[in-house]
Amino acid sequence: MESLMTNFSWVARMATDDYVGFTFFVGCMAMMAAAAFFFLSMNQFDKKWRVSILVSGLITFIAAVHYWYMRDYWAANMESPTFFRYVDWVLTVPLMCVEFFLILRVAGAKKSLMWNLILLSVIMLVTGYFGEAVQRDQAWLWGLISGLAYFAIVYIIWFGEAKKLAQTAGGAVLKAHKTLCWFVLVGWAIYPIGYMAGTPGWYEGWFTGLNMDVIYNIGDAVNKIGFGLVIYNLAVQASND
Ligand SMILES: *C/C=C(C)/C=C/C=C(C)/C=C/C1=C(C)CCCC1(C)C
Repeated sequence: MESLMTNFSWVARMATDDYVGFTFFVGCMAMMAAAAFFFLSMNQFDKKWRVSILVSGLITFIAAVHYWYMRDYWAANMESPTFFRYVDWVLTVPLMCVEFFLILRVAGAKKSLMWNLILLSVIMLVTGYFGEAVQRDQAWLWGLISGLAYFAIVYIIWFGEAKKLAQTAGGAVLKAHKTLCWFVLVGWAIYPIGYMAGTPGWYEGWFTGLNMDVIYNIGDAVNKIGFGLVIYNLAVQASND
């Protein structure tokens, strides 16, 4: 009985060289800590900014829950938790679009801007899921469609309606908007690299040695926590004005 108890472990063993498992673990903890930080700091701000901080908390909290499952899934199966990954993204990326809308509301942003960004982000993610999980032999085509939706988002925030609103708002909002634009252009560009590293296609060999899940996990930590901190910083700046 005793040997049975000691040999039966509820926590999967983690190999010392399981760097994928390691990034799932660290990602999970980082998301939890970030969520706690945003939720607990929320009430120190002006009402106007509280919803933005709340959304930052929700983004990292939703990610923490998914990382909890993905960490487990990886430990048990040693394969990519593609389904959980995309469920997480399809909830959190639209919330990041909501953040753009929330900070630009001071300049009169319309709901239509928010819905356009959300729609594009959902197209980007659903087509990505198809290429990664459903039609892997056509991954390049689905990735291309996904990439077009991604560029449309980049265009709207860098040069389109969102940019004009940010200029109207000026000051701390304009600065925060610019930083978020860089996150989308550079931070989000991490994901297609992961995709190409993890799917078959003519680009095979470009990113050999890179692991898709490690790349996605780094991208998530940078983007979700980074985005939230930009919003947090904006709330601090704007409250001091
Ligand atoms: C918190 C999660 C975030 C910010 C996820 C962002 C995901 C992307 C920007 C994914 C983009 C993709 C492409 C542009 C082409 C290939 C397929 C995707 C879905 C990996």
